Amino acid sequence: MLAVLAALAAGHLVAGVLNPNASPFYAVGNTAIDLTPAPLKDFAVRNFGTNDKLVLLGGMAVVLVLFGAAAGLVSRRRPLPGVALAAALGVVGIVAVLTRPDTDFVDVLAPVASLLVGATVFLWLHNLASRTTEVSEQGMNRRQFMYTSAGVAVGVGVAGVGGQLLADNVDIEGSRSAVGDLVPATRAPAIPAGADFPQLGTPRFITSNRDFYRIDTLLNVPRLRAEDYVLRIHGAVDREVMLRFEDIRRMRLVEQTITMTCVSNEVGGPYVSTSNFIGVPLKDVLAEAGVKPGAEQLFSTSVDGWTCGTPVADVLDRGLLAIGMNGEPLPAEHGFPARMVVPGLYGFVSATKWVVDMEFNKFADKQSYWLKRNWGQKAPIKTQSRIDVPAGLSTVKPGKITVAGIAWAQPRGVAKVEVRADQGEWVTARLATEVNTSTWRMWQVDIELGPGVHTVECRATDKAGYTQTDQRVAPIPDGATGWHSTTFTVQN
Ligand SMILES: Nc1nc2c(c(=O)[nH]1)N[C@H]1C(S)=C(S)[C@@H](COP(=O)(O)O)O[C@H]1N2
Ligand SMILES: [Mo]
Repeated sequence: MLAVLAALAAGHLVAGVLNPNASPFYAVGNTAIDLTPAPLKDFAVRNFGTNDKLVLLGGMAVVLVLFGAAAGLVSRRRPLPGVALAAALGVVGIVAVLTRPDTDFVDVLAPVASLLVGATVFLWLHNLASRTTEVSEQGMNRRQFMYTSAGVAVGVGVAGVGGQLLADNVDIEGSRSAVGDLVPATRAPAIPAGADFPQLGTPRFITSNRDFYRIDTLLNVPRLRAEDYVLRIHGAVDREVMLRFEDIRRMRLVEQTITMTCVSNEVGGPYVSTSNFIGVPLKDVLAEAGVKPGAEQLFSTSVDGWTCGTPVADVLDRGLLAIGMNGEPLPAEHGFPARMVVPGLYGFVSATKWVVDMEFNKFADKQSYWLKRNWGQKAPIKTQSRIDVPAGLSTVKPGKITVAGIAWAQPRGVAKVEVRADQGEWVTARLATEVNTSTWRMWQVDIELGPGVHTVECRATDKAGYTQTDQRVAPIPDGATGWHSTTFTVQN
């Protein structure tokens, strides 16, 4: 077990120096994520939500340690099984690192270090351990074995933490601060006081960068520095264009308040957040390239090889190449140095983070990451609403009860929200001040309810006149529908 941990730590340390993405643990984990069959992926997303990564990493650690223990037990006499396991795991790491899109050939040194350290530490400890079974000097040898093992354990900790510190230092934060303040030519209008009422327990209108929901297929954040960044635009365009970060930054920057939503959000779920995005309208970015009339899809690729297909009409109408969020350069986990944002489309068909390649083609030409896994090709955001207070299963004081929440229907806008208690009459909620039609809208309503258990439901109507259906459908393939409901108790 110690040899397995030593192997992982050694690989993590070498990767910290070379390229954090080459850490065998991450490379194997990220490969496993990409190879996971769609049904298992759906299961993980449904049951673990954004904790699915923690579950995967923890599961991998447990499996590796169990492998190590098993190999150790069958290596009692001869070290061969243990060495074979170290070699086999090493080879898995090497293959994973070599096949990741964000690693170079030299990065293979990280899993090679894992292999060598794993095999060496195992042979070393095995040697010491087998000597403890000789009758003479048993006490001394046992002690030596224990001390060496403890030393290895400490070394594992130091190497693992050291590797992580080095990785964190691949100056993403340095690169972010070097970008400095982003000053848009046009600022988003200030959020009016009446746009939110967080004192009731609903979200603040602008989500802080820290609280903004995060969805991607990666265990570790890609460490792409602004100074190394190049965006290639090609395919059905008049001329191929390469843009560096500075080129983008020098274009006319705009700031827009946009609510993003994830397609995997269940009715009532948390994957919806709002930010002041700073960036360049994609139509300006693409003007130099000149998108050919026949192009249907903007097929974008991130530095980690994730892909996304966005209808060209939406891209040119309101797409943004974002480089900032709430006044700062994009946080690393939200796509630094640059990402796409297209209001009104779920993130998986529009919001490529760490975007480095934009190819224009037809939908039939190339299939994106989630399309290959049975999610939809086109996925406009569905009109939705959510009750935030009273909290589910809470107990509230009798009398007038305030029911409040949020609704969204980007880019159409929310026209009305209604609430009903215990399947009674619908009552219309008071809508908070609208910021723009591509953002969420808070709402609240006071209702009278007697003591006991009650269930309230909500439904929104958008400005195109569509009222949310009560038909519950699952998020896959193109977004959940149905009314959110909350059950709570009113005190006597
Ligand atoms: N490179 C990359 N970009 C990505 C994804 C991803 O897995 N990889 N996930 C998408 C999905 S499904 C969503 S909902 C949004 C989420 O963006 P956020 O994490 O900044 O909230 O990013 C999109 N962009
Ligand atoms: Mo998503």
